Amino acid sequence: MKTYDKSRKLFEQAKMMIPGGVNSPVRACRSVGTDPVFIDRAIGSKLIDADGNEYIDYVGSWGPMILGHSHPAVINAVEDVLKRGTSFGAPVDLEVELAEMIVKAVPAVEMVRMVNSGTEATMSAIRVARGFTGRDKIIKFDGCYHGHADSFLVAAGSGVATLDIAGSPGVPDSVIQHTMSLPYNDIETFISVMDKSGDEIACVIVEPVAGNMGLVPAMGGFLETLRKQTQRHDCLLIFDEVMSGFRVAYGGAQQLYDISPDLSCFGKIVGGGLPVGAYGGRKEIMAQIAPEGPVYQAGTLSGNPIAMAAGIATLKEIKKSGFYEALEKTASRLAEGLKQAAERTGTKAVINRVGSMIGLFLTDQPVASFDDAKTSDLEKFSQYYREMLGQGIYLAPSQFEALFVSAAHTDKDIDETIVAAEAVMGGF
Ligand code: HOZ
Repeated sequence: MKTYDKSRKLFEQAKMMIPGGVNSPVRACRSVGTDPVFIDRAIGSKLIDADGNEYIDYVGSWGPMILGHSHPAVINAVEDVLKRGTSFGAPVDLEVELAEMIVKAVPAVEMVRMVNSGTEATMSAIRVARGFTGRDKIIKFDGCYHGHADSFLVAAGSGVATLDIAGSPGVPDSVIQHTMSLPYNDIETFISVMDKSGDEIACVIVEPVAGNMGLVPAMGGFLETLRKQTQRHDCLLIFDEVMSGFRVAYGGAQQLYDISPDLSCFGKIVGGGLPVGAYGGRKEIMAQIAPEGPVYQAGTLSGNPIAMAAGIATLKEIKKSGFYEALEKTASRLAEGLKQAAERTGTKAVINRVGSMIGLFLTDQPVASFDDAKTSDLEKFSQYYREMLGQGIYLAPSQFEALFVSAAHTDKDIDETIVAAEAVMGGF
């Protein structure tokens, strides 16, 4: 029987000083009716909490830890670079090396600018799109989450969906009047909106693999339609690959689906677990950014050597031959096992998967949109979350987040997870 005394005490202390006791809302575990565990350390596929409880981790710091935790190559790279200092606020060789790796990995990215988070990357990308096109309006899709910049907090996924926040106070109407949110995977609606307003749109931004409403793959020509229509109306297509970049393939979802966006946003894996974001695209567009052009964007810690070193070390590891094939095998084993566990226990569940990103929805209908995801039984998910945690399986505490498999997950981890899931589902 696990005890959580130290985590409880830390959470009580945290709540007195930090809003909700957490520095990012979903972590508070409110939608799953429990308190968070505080993590003490992590190695490989495992997390160890403040009370010494061990978990098989499928959050992976919400995506970055594709190699698993404390990977020696990343730890060594960070230790080495620390000897040089922590931040210079000046150019450093490592940012050139990482930029080169990104440009080589993603052909649509001819130039790239490093920032400090995915939010910064997407926020900056739409600014560039607006500057480049001279238009204000943007299109996003329901259930996609592009960080917490004002323009994106319309029908957003992730924590906004988890906490069921319709729109955030503090976001001026004058900002979101320029944002249109349309149903994901709904080609007809998109075309009719573009027919009417396409020439006023600066950009269409999309998660090509939606990972913030659970996991919802783009389907049947949806991304191709976005590409065609944006070209027809001279507006930019932005792929938010903060989650899918270097995750579903080394070249991201754009490699997997063979579609070239005008701008791409990255984060998570490119920082190897340190705070990083990046946005890039065609030279003529990126040349709009200061000091090359007039669109302003800056950052004291942007390109800092520690994050660059962790990112470089991670990319070198995942580029090795056979890496994605092995990851695919582990992830498909897990997805198949969860599907069978649901079938054996008569549980209504839908498992979506793209590479090592998985979504388990407690519903009986296919999930291709935010509305579909919302048909899930949230009460049951909350029970599932708590009981899986009790069995030592650490999942994202929300139906509207994805599950990430890492290269450190072993067959034993996967087997234990399936056994735990079957036991929990059997009790529904
Ligand atoms: N909202 C992010 C995941 N989709 C990050 C959540 C967190 O770090 O707590």
